[in-house]
Amino acid sequence: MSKEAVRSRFTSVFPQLVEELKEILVSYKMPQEAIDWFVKNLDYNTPGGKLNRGLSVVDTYCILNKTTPTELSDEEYLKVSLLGWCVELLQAYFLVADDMMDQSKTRRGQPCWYLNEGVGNIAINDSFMLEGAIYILLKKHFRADKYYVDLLDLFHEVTFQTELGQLLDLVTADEYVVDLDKFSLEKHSFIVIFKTAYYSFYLPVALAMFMSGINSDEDLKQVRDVLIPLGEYFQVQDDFLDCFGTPEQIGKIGTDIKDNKCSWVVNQALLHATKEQRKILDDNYGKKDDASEQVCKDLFKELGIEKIYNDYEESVVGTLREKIEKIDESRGLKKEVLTSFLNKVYKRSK
Ligand code: GPP
Ligand code: MG
Ligand code: MG
Ligand code: MG
Repeated sequence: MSKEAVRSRFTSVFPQLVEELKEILVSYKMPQEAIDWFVKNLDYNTPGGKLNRGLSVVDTYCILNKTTPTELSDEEYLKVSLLGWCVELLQAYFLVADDMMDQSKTRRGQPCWYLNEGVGNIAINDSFMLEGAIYILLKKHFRADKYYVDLLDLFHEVTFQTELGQLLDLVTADEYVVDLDKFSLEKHSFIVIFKTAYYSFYLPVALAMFMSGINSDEDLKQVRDVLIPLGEYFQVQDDFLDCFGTPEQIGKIGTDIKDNKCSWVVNQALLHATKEQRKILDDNYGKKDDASEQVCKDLFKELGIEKIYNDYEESVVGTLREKIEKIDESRGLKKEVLTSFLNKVYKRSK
């Protein structure tokens, strides 16, 4: 079973979801122009990424049920992939809004949605509609299942956690007043766990567990204890790539330095900078021009942030492997769920 086959079975479900969502608008007798707009919103913002989060719902479900994505019956595959697509819709909702808040220019190798001709602030409503689509699909396909309420609770809880992380991310990054004393690695850790780790790592696995009937608090805690630090590491990579990756590689132009973000990179720089280097950072970080951004990037290179990053990566991955070794599999949970995640994230470059 090739990676392409797994991916293509997953992507083949998406048009059906779009059709089902469209039907709702048709049933409300929505004028055609609005239906077309909604479909374009869905198509532009949902399927274009790596699809890691969505695919991992399917992967996790298969590991827990000792099967493969190609072996599942059409009926079972539709349900599990639908949960995967709901995670991708949640991600689409966050990214459309995040790009406006971060004033980003590109995403997944194309202009951010709000920058498209005629879109602008309508993108705010479009992001809400991407979120709304999740609950329409869940209701349609899971209403009769006994774990329906667990799915709803989980989506709501994780969404709120992500919004809390986004809040701290934003209030720590004042647009005009740069005060690097406001940053710390503790604050960074809180921001990234909340804005990224819950929805990107815990959510896909917990969904697959609920659908597999594994729902004890002990098992949910076991996976959370590994997936939250793993998600933290993933966002450290995102911060690192924002500064050190190329737009071709990551599909987006980094904005963290100009946006005055409390990123892992600047926090490491603050820990290692001399008084003189600190002054350079105070004068250039969070400034909206390319020259100041370049001064910061050069300083990060001089401080050896790349080496610090590689060392961090090895150490965190070692700790996570040890944690996974200690997992109790007696209630049906599998270590492989977590190692497969770790292997996908380790040393990623996009
Ligand atoms: C990633 O931060 C975090 C999110 C996409 C969550 C957004 C949450 C909302 C409630 C809107 P980021 O800004 O570093 O991501 P990227 O680098 O991809 O822009
Ligand atoms: Mg962003
Ligand atoms: Mg952001
Ligand atoms: Mg980022």
